[in-house]
Amino acid sequence: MMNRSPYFAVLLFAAFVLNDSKGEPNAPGSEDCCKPTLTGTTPVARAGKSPQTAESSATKGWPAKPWPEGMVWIPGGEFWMGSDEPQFTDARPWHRVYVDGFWMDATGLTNEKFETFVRATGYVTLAERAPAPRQFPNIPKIHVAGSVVFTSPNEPVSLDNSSQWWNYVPGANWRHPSGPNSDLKGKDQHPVVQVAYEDAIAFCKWAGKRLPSEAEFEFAARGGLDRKAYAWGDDFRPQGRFMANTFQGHFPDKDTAEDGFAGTAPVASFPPNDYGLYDIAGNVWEWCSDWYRSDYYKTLAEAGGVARNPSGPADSFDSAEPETQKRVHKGGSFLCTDQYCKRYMPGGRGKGDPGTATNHLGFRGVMTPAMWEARRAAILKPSP
Ligand SMILES: [Ca+2]
Repeated sequence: MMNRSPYFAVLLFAAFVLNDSKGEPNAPGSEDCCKPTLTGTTPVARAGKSPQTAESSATKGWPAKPWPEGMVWIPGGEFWMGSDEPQFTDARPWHRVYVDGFWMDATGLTNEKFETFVRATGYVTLAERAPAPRQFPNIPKIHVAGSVVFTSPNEPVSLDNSSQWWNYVPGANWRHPSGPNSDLKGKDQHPVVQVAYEDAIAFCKWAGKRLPSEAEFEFAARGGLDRKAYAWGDDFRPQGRFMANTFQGHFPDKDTAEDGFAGTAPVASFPPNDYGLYDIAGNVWEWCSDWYRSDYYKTLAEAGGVARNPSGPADSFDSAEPETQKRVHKGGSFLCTDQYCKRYMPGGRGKGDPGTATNHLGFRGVMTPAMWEARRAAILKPSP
């Protein structure tokens, strides 16, 4: 079982610090809700029609249905991965990557589905467990269970110190995302947050899924578009329409919620990308399986050719915080703004201590055809 590192206790905010100059806020159960079924349906599209609801020549060669419920097929292929955004020093250079086809959850995992998992298994998330005192002998308040919460300052603040808006809050966890006085009332369909890496892994194992690699996530997020700035194209607001839940106003003290949401939005509140993925940009950051290295893209590019199904470096190194092992986050969140962080762009990279959960970080699962076949075999296996 993973423990929260001393780093987590000393500077929980560092998961949001950029390695460049500008900075970024930065056991199967019995229920069937979250397990794949043989119905092959996709989520109801509140914000628009999924392109995968219609048969077309573009779907030729795709796996035969039934498909795992709530997932869309990402056809795989070769693409340019990375970014030339000046702010994204760790996402350069562009390099060629190939990924096999896979299914991906059409939306981020919701509170409702995570609760089904917890009820079925009795799972207790990392943020709900009190750290052992010996882990953090000099920091009394870390002796109680809690997690990291964004709190708007009352007035404008300089953007060089994220501890002005990130705090460790005792009692904060997935059921109480902003602290003990918050709850999930009316938020069944919001993405689950306050989940550490091991929590996401635990859910995925139960559901017969796994986390996406960073390459899979970015391939999926681009939706078949080539090197576009956003998951939907090059225009942030086509015809004036917000396409993702991000931050408007003045960061971090005033979120004017012009896009309709301050904080998380129910999943699928914005249009899907061309692969039928909702909230693949904005709303909440999502865990990927890769270790984070700030020099990983450079290493792949220097190797030349096409990186096939890259699964990340063997270890983690963040030049900004070399003492901390981090996993990759992708997608950006409701806190991302061009005033500070615009990593809702598909080439943007995030990173964080695997033991650090926050109220703007969730996940979604993926499944390969082999995993699906294994799942179907298990579902169809006759009872003894
Ligand atoms: Ca918003």
